[in-house]
Amino acid sequence: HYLNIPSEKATFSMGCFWAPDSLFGSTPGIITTRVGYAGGSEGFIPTYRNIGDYTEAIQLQYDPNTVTYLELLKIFWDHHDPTAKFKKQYSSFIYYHNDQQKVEAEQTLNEKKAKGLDILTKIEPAGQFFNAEDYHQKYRLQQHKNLCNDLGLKTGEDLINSHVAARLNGYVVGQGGIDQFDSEASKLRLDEAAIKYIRQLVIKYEGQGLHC
Ligand code: MHO
Repeated sequence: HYLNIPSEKATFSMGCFWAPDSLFGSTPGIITTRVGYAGGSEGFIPTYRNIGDYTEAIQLQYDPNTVTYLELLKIFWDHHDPTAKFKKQYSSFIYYHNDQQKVEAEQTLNEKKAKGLDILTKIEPAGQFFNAEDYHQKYRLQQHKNLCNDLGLKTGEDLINSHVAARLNGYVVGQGGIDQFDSEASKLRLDEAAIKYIRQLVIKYEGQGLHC
């Protein structure tokens, strides 16, 4: 049912990609997520063990009528430290997909700098995005093997393309919270057993934040 609603892409790097996969996965308006490698040299094929000059990145498909790019940027800035110096793999990047994204990204970056913050975030055009290995896709959800099997999420492609997988990858670590989960569970067409299982996880981890 989500296939015929409008969708736009957004790509961010903000440290280890498992965390933003869960953070954005349960954000209203997010349709699907994928983790991968972005921003490196052309002609090089990055992998987790041989990442070269690529960054760990999250790529989102979102419904711009439900969540705006500016709202996604706010989540981006609020959930990592853009002043901290890391190796390239974990560095802060906004990879824009069109001129409007570029303008809005620069605007928010300039607002941060105007506050005197030494922001290291770089803004670059989105180039080729290489999917990360299957075991990195919806990493938190994949720790619940029986749930994935019950939902028919077997391959990396299943995990990348499934809206339900994106949502649950957030909920299983408490992202989104119990009220939002309860209001959304029926739309996700989960059966009673799955709802019960996920509910106890949301309640357990809500408010605990994300870690890698
Ligand atoms: N410290 C984490 C980082 C994973 S991440 C996808 C680990 O290696 O387990 O970079």
